[in-house]
Amino acid sequence: MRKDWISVFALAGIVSFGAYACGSSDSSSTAVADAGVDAGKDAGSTPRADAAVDAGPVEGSSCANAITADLGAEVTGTLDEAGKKVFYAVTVKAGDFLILGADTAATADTGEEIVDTTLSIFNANGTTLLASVDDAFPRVTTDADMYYRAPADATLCVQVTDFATWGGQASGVATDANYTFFAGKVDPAAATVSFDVEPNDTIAAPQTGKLKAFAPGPGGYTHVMGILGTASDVDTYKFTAPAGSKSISVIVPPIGTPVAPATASYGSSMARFTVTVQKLDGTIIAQLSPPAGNVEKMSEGLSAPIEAGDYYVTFSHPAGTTAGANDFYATTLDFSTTNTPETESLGANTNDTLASAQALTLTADATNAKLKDGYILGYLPAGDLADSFSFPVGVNDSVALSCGSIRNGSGLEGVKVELFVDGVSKQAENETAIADLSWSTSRFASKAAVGITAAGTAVLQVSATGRSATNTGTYFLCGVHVTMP
Ligand SMILES: [Ca+2]
Ligand SMILES: [Ca+2]
Ligand SMILES: [Ca+2]
Ligand SMILES: [Ca+2]
Repeated sequence: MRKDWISVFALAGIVSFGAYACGSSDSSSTAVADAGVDAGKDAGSTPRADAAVDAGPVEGSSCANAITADLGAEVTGTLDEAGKKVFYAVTVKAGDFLILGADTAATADTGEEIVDTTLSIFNANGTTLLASVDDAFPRVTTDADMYYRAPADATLCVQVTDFATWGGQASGVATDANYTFFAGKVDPAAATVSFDVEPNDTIAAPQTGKLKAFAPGPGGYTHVMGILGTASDVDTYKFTAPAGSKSISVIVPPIGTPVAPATASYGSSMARFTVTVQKLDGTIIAQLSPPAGNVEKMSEGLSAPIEAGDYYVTFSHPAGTTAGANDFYATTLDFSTTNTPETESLGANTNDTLASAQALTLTADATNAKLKDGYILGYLPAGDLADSFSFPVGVNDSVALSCGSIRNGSGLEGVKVELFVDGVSKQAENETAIADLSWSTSRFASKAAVGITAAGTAVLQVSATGRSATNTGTYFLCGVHVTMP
């Protein structure tokens, strides 16, 4: 719910094709084969042993007899037995930037009838786990998709299994247990990829990022990836906001969460990156860093309102961290739409009190007749005491909401969200750097939704106690969701 304003898209069309033949003289890790090569030509090019006459274990049942998967080729498989794991051998060169997937027929609307795949990358003999995911990031469906950068020439053993088995639980067999395994090298030349090319260390001399237009627009997106090769390396990409776009968003995946079973991590030696959005004059408009001492509770992404113009996005090591051996990053950035801005103009202070609250427009939800939604973009620059938004509520209504400011990269400090009904405070919460502020019936909620006991006028009020000295962003984003009985 927190990412109501972020568009989602598939990780498609960003890989190059071409396998490393055994014993081949192709030692170039940067050579990119013709992206037009049909992946299907590679699939099945290696004759498989006839299982019916092979007295040994089933091919793919362990790393020792893993199924060879050429880079760029799709291999179909099935998890047709409870607890089944299938292993693939993928040969890579040092520095290869990979995308791996275990894709199914799942869509956003399908459930347990289609197998929920996971991926785990091990060393060749399966003794060391290097990276693992259960879904893509952000999650689109139950399909597993991930990035990985190979630090050395190797044959990787990649395991595909279902979510329950991945988590050490008893599993069943899905009605549709089929999947397609895929491992390919990211193509730096792809229209959807902005790949780190040094030097790109300053706003004065940035790398120009590519943007693939959304259809329909406005806006566009790119998959950004690279490596912070030294402690001081920073990578700065320049983007011109596409016509009509009103926001910039940068996902922060769990690139370097400590690797462990049933834990999502791409296996980078950098736990997370710091991302900073600036104007040409160096003004920071948004910045997101891992919370001190709580890296794994970092927000899942930055989202900031923008105007037309150029923006410089810099990826860097978080302050105080040292360089690791394989500090790669991989993420998705987009320019898109955002919530409706408050009507209060800068310095006018027209919505600071409950009595002067701006009327919030609630719109019937497209899929739930009992649900009405309203979305807000507000600003709390110095001197703005609070922003207040009113809407009618009925008896037995339930008011859910989610707000993000600090967690979205804004420079506001001490952000407080409070809901009043007819002037009486019903619930309040301060946003922290380590948890999303979300009031709902979900088990992930920070507080429960507010039940309404009598019809009246509700007011959502947002305030802040301070502003960063370096990050000039003063924005916050909220979604309000009123469910009628
Ligand atoms: Ca770099
Ligand atoms: Ca750089
Ligand atoms: Ca305001
Ligand atoms: Ca105000």
